[in-house]
Amino acid sequence: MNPSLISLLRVPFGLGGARPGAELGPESLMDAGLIRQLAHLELPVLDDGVVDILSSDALDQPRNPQLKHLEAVIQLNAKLRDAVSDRVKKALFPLIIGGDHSIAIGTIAGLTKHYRKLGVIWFDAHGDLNTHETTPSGNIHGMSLAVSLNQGHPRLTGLRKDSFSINPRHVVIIGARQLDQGERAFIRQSGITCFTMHEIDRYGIAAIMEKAIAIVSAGTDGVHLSFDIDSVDPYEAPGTGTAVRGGVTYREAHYALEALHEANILTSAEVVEVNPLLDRNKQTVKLANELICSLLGKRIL
Ligand code: B3U
Ligand code: MN
Ligand code: MN
Repeated sequence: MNPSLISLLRVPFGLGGARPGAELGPESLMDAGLIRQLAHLELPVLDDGVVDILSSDALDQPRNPQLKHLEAVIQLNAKLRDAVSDRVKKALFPLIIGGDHSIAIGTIAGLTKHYRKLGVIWFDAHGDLNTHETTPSGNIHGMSLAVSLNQGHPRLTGLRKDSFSINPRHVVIIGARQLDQGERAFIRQSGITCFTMHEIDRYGIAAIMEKAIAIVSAGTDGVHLSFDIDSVDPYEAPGTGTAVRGGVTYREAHYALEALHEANILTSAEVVEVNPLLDRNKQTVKLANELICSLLGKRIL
């Protein structure tokens, strides 16, 4: 990571997700001492405020079962895009805490106002590569990587109209274990690299991170980490809306983020889908804070 000042943006938004509670993520991470832990690492962190919508219920008219809460998602992501763009302009390192994964649409739209060739590492049990035509749920958090690659409903891709496109060859998904039919086709056709749990089992997390780092840093001018906490096994991270068995272990997750810190390639990061309502003894909230510390340079020795 660059030694630049970190701008911490909190995004208490959950309407893109499957179940209520992700909107409580930022507050729960703060209550569990995120700022204190980062201060302990002697990192320059600017507690840079909250990005939120004005009102939620009035916004979803008319309802569209293929694009749930579309208006709220658009309003939130337009705001987040502009906030992230502003931080990049000021040479800050945006660190976004969500919120459900639909907020990656705004984060990445803001980043790609500046980065012409952004690389993306997408940690997730899922692909988030659905569109309104392929979605099994209508939940927009399952579409955010597709939208960031300019695929999907024009109201969503329209959020990216003044942003540079991302080359799918600069995108790596890690930890996938639940992909829908349309998402598999998307991966095959687009040139995205997808390291599923099968590849992590086969090669080990260290080799996978080495490959991922090489892919996102060759020919790019910035690298964003989008970390969905559901990439981690539900045994360690039960507090998330769509948990899937068979995820990365506690140590694999820490190692992956330590390796990213060491590689010194990231220009922004976000952590999403922590749902304190589904958590067990704040286990997932604490893990999220720990993982952020590993990403930002906390070392064992
Ligand atoms: N692929 C499914 C499930 C899902 C995606 N992202 C999450 N769940 N968190 C969908 O609804 O698109
Ligand atoms: Mn996700
Ligand atoms: Mn997920």
